[in-house]
Amino acid sequence: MQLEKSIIEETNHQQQAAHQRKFDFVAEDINGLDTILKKLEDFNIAIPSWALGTGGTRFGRFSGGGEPRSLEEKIEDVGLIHALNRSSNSISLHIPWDIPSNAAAVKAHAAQLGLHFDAVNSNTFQDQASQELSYKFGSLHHVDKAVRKQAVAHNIEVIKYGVELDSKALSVWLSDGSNFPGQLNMRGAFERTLESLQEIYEALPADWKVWVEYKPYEPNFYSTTIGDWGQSYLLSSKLGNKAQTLVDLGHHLQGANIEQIVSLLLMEGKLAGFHFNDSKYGDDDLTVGSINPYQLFLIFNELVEGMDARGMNHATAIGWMIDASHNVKDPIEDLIQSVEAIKIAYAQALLVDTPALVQAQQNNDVVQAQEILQHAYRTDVRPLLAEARLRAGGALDPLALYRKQAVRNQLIAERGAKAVSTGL
Ligand code: PSV
Ligand code: MN
Ligand code: MN
Repeated sequence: MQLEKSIIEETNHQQQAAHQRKFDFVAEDINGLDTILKKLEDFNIAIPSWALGTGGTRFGRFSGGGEPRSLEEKIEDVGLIHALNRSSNSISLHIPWDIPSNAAAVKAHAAQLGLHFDAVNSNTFQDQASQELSYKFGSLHHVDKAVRKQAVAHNIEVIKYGVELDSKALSVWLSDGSNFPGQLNMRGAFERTLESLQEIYEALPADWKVWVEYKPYEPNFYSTTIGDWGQSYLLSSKLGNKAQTLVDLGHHLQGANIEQIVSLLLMEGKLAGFHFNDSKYGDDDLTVGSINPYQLFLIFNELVEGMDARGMNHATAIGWMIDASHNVKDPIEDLIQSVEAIKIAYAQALLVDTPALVQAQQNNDVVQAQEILQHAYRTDVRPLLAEARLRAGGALDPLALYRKQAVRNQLIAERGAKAVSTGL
């Protein structure tokens, strides 16, 4: 299904007066308002194809119904989100959960909804029925050269799919690791991973990047071969300019200062981009901003400051993507909330009075520095986001409109109450 533009316009019209009141109130105190609104309009966050269905946990999965049954329907769902928020103009595919067998048709379908393809993701953390050798003991780090070869070949195949779709990056997350001390020679595992990644790197087209994701544990619970940003950075440095480190917010041990990691990776030109989500305990994959929105703001504060210092285009210089899972929410509603949370943090970071902060830091005025950050963080920027959406042709209140139109019920009617999406 698609949402008629006239429905969005009509609803916006009904909400216009209330919006204007809230917008005028906040806009009055903002310097460079139009520049900020333009930046918000330009800022898009990619939607992962695997987040359009119910994720569940290893204890169970409770589908809400109407999930996309094919790649075409996944693209349709992202099209719906983008029509509502005008901020989700790309989709990231995970191979082989998604197989774009007719790339030209898939691309045309996406383009018709204003979408393109973000990074393509390889999958060597599961065994597929068609596959000869098992990844039970790892893939790119495996002790058996034949398994490594199979995993390298899969990654090269994923690049080929991506080329056909005009993607520009391969995203690699490995579950490779060990469950018990003694199981693995860690240096050997790292060296074999590097060697395998070098073979994949060689297959990258000139204008492509490989994004190396890290994660401390799960499914391996003693060591993970690319377990933290240092290990990923080491690999991406050894690989070369086309390799960078991908930061998934859920892939840190509790208390990690993610904003500091981000700031330094950016400084070194090694920040590939993000998998946004939120967490309380581990890789919880919860709605962005649902647990720790202040951390998200602090990350964006480092990003905006660091990107401006290096003259980078906020919208396009790195990869912006969500990586989430939904146990109890409608996936589309969750994704709308996540995009909103990311843009709120971005807008707040744009409001930081940078010259005043530099001055406070120079004077070691700790109180003033905190005041400056928290003044921006405590500003209600939601009317700015709504205004940017309005200007871009989206809905003033995407979630409310999604509910008012009973989109999920329409999807259930179309696809069935038991329709289940592919993914984890
Ligand atoms: C692993 O936890 C991860 O964050 C990687 O990005 C995977 O590709 C994704 O989740 C799969 O669900
Ligand atoms: Mn991830
Ligand atoms: Mn994860």
